[in-house]
Amino acid sequence: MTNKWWQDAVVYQIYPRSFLDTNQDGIGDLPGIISKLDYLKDLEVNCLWLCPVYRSPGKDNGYDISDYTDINPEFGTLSDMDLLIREAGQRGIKIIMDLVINHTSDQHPWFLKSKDKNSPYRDYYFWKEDTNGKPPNNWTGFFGGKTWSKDPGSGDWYLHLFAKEQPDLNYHNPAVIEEIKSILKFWLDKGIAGFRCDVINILWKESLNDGRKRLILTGSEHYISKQRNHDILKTLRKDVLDLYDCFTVGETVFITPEDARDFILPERKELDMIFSFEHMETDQIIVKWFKTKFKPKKLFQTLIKWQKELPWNANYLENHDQPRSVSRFGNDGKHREVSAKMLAVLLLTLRGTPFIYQGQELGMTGFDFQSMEDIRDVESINIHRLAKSLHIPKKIRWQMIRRTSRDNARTPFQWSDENYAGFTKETPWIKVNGNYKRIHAKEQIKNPDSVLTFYKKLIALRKNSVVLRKGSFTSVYYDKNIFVYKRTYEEESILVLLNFSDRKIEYQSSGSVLFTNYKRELYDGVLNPYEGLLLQL
Ligand code: TEU
Ligand code: CA
Repeated sequence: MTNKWWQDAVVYQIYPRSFLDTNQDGIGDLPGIISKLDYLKDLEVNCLWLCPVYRSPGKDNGYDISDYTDINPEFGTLSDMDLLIREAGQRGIKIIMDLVINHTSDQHPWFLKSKDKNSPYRDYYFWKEDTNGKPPNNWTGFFGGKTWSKDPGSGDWYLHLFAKEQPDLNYHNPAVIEEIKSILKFWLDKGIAGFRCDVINILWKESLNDGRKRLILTGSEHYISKQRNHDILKTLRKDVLDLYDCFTVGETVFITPEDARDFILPERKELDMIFSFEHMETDQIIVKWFKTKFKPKKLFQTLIKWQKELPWNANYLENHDQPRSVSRFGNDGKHREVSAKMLAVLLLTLRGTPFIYQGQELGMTGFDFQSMEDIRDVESINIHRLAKSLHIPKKIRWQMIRRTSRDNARTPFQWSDENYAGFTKETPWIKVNGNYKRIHAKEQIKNPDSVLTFYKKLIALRKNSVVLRKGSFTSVYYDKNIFVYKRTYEEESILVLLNFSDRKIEYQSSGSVLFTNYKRELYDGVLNPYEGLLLQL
């Protein structure tokens, strides 16, 4: 069975706000992405996922949309977007957009009109009249804290599972689904190749009753992965998506591999792939803010489970919401480069479509911020405020933010050792990481031993390897530091050996060296510190 184009693809996620600023307002923009298409072509990625660039007040950096069919002037114009799609297409690069349809901005005209209880837009959202001065239920939100806010004018409550500026859409109203279909068609007719679908498994709220008390997300049993959520996805697929050559990858929270099968098995005709979170929760206790020491074995066990349970899926180690992988799963000190390359071997040799997040190809690290003054992320600010209200000591609060804040992934892309890392000539919207003089694309492009050069070679290897693109996955061995698995297609097999430790480790195997992040000709039965080794069996 031949792979679909998005199964053979290597996808590159761009957070436009932090990619490249060309009009010197300190904010990345669409012309900045256009100017770097040759850099991306040279990396041999063939699909870009753009985080939201729609018109937005920017309370959640674009995940609060006030106009789905116009571009945020901070990023550019619709004609810039048309140019980007065209220029990327000429380089064989497709584009997928970020579809954020669980909620809109509170500045969206639909929401502004819905404040009038007689408006036809009233039931686009969840409005409740105030009866006793208390929120209509006990639900708690994704950014910590409450999920109901009052409209000052009417005193009525409205539901928002994220920030109060992100009111939830009401999918009990068929008019909402029709609006979403128009949005999909608008962008697909412009030539985009699909969507990354934001928190796509919480669209259907079964009821607004109180939820069972939980440490996080009280009330979530009423809206996670409901049957009617599947029905909505089937409708969007049948009525719109199936009419285009496109794919969807859904961000799905709190799901198991069994749940995932119900979203992405081809016969379900809902989504093509999903982003799961379980492997990103292997270094925490209960919630991501309570980090534990990273134990590679837990990561290996989770990856093996998901590789076995799903015939195909999206693979990622970083995105705009997650800390940088080299700081989290590798070693961003002495072994930064070699461990960043080892993580590239993991990402690009698992079965499934690999997603690389901007800067991951350079081995960019978590931020070096010193205080909350440097933080921009609404989630981090809300969580810090909540922690302070719970009298968690300042030092502990800052440690939580330092390790987990989404801003770790949102510092400006490090293009060069010039001022502001070549990202902008003016003060950037968020501080540049102080290590930009050491870690930047300009140096790595011409350095044959750089992380960037390693990514290029590995992506090229993957493109030319039917085993890596189509082969089966078999776990061979793992322990607290080593992970060994095999990819097989027909008669050919590749053994992948990963050492997640800073020590040499012995492991006997046959096979000739196909690829490694070390200079070696033969395999001598010893894995170097943070070695990622491919053996042709
Ligand atoms: O994130 C969904 C979400 O649940 C995040 O809060 C995520 O769980 C957490 O940050 C990861 O540890 C999506 C977008 O990716 C995020 O940027 C948005 O803020 C959020 O939805 C609301 O649209
Ligand atoms: Ca700009």
